[in-house]
Order: sequence, then C-alpha cells, then structure tokens
Amino acid sequence: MKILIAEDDASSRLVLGATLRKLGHAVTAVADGRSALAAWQQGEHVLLISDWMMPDMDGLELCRMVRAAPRLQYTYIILLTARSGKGSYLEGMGAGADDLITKPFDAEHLAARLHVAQRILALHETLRFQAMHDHLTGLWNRGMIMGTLQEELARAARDGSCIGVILADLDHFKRINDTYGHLSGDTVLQETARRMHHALRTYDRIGRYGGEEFLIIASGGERSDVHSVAERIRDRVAETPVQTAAGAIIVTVSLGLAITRMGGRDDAVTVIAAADAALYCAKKERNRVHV
Ligand code: GH3
Ligand code: MG
Ligand code: MG
Ligand code: MG
Ligand code: MG
Repeated sequence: MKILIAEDDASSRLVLGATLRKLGHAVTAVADGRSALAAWQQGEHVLLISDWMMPDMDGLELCRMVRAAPRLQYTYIILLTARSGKGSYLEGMGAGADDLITKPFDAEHLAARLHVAQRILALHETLRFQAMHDHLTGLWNRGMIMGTLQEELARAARDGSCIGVILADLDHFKRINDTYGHLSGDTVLQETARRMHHALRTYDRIGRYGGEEFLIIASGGERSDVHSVAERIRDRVAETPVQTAAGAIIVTVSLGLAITRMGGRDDAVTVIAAADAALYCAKKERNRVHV
C-alpha cells in the first residue's frame, strides 16, 4: 500500500517509516498536518497514519479535512496517540479516524491493524468498481458515461469547443436472442462491446447506455473524425461473425451521431436526443452510420 505518515517527532517518524517499509509498503513521511494534507491531495495515498498532537494542524483537524474533501477513493485513517482512554477514542473516531493506536506502537499490533485496513480498502475498491462498470460487458455503466458526458459538455462550453456523441444500437438483437438463446445473446453483447471499445481512440469514451445500446463520447468533436470513429465501430462489429456456444453469429450495429454546437451550451438530454434521432434514420437501413 502507499502509506502517508504525518508525525512531528523525527525519531517516531523514522521508526514508523522503517517498520512500514519492512512490511512491504511504500511510505511518504511528513512532519505536520498541512504537508500531510498537501501530499494526500496528490491522490496517491489510500492509507494515512497520523500523529494526533502536531503543531499548527493536528491529527484531528487533518482527519476532518480529509473526510470533508470530495474523493471517490476511500482513505483509511489510523490516528496515533500517546493519550489512552475512552474520551480520546471517542474524539478520534468522531473526527473521522478508522482506528486509533496508542504510542509507543507495537510492530505486530500495527501489522494486524494494517491487515484490517487492507481488507476494508480492497472491499471499497471492489464496490467502487462495480458501481462504475457494467457487469456483463465490463464497460462503464450508464451512470458513469452520463456523468462523463455532463463533465465533457461543461468543459466544451468553457473552452468554446464541441464534442461528438454517438449512440450505437445492435441490429435485430431480439432476433439473435430468440434464435440463439439469451446466453449466446450475452456473449454477443460482450464481444461487441469489446470490439467497439477497441475501435476507439485514446481519449474517446464508451459506456453501456441500456440493454443493447452504447453511448460513445468522441473527443475533439471534428465531424469527419467522429464520423470515422463511428464507421470504424460499425466495421469492426460486422467484420467477422461472433463465436458463441450456439454457433457463429453475424452481428451488425447502427449508429447515430451528433455534434454539439461550437461554444454552445447543449445539455446531455439535447445531445442524446439528436444522436437518437440520427440513430432512428440509421435504423431504416441498419448496419449504418447516420449524422
Ligand atoms: P433494432 O434493430 O430495431 O434495434 O431491433 P432490436 O431487436 O435490436 O431492438 P429491440 O429494442 O426490439 O430489442 C432489444 C433486445 O435486447 C430486447 C432485450 O431482451 C435484449 N436485451 C437487452 N439487454 C440484454 C442483455 O443483457 N442480454 C441479452 N441477451 N439480451 C438483452
Ligand atoms: Mg506529536
Ligand atoms: Mg435498442
Ligand atoms: Mg437494437
Ligand atoms: Mg428497437
């Protein structure tokens, strides 16, 4: 783990750092609360071990600052203190600490507490991943791609730039399910999602918008570039049949494309409605891109 230590006492800081390194962790050690907060804001540390008593910003205030900051990744906080007793415990935990260890610390005791921290952080990461991704395809889920679209629209409005939005819908997917079964339908969704993802450029984003519909945010917003991305997706999906347990299935996708107005303030609903209208036109022929 990447551990951040805040401890004003130099020798304690050295001993703690050495102990943690011996346990295999990467350690950043600072001598006060403000430096700790600044280091934490870099976003690399998932575990913070802080001394309680420090000049200027103490451990409790540091705890409160970390807890008040908006960050999706959880930070596990262990407070170190020479003070024991119920009052200190309640105060420390009340400030947002996850655990409290009395000084001088025992190395084995600390290692055991770190295992608890690791378990909780791993669980948190699993839940966070699941909250962001679609279980079947592994792509971003609807919430993530919509949130990203809103951020990108806000950014485009600030920059006076535009972005491209592509709505992709598998053709006759109901028929695939009916003919080959739902499980093979799932395999088709997984493989199609993988192909679409691979057809993107570095800064393009894709998410599962609904059942067999996908939303792509194309960076740049140059119409011909966005069109190329959509054509490449269409091509990669149709190129070779998808192998499933029920046999090889030919799959095609139709795509509707919309570009936001340069420097405009289009909202997500408007842009998606435009892409959806284009998709409706593409569906008249299928296996097609429509602007
Ligand atoms: P069109 O070409 O007009 O898009 O026709 P379509 O059959 O693809 O469209 P329709 O909206 O009628 O059907 C979509 C189907 O997608 C219906 C639904 O059961 C299926 N579907 C949605 N989610 C999943 C899924 O996770 N797995 C499987 N196997 N099927 C799904
Ligand atoms: Mg101190
Ligand atoms: Mg559909
Ligand atoms: Mg469909
Ligand atoms: Mg339909």
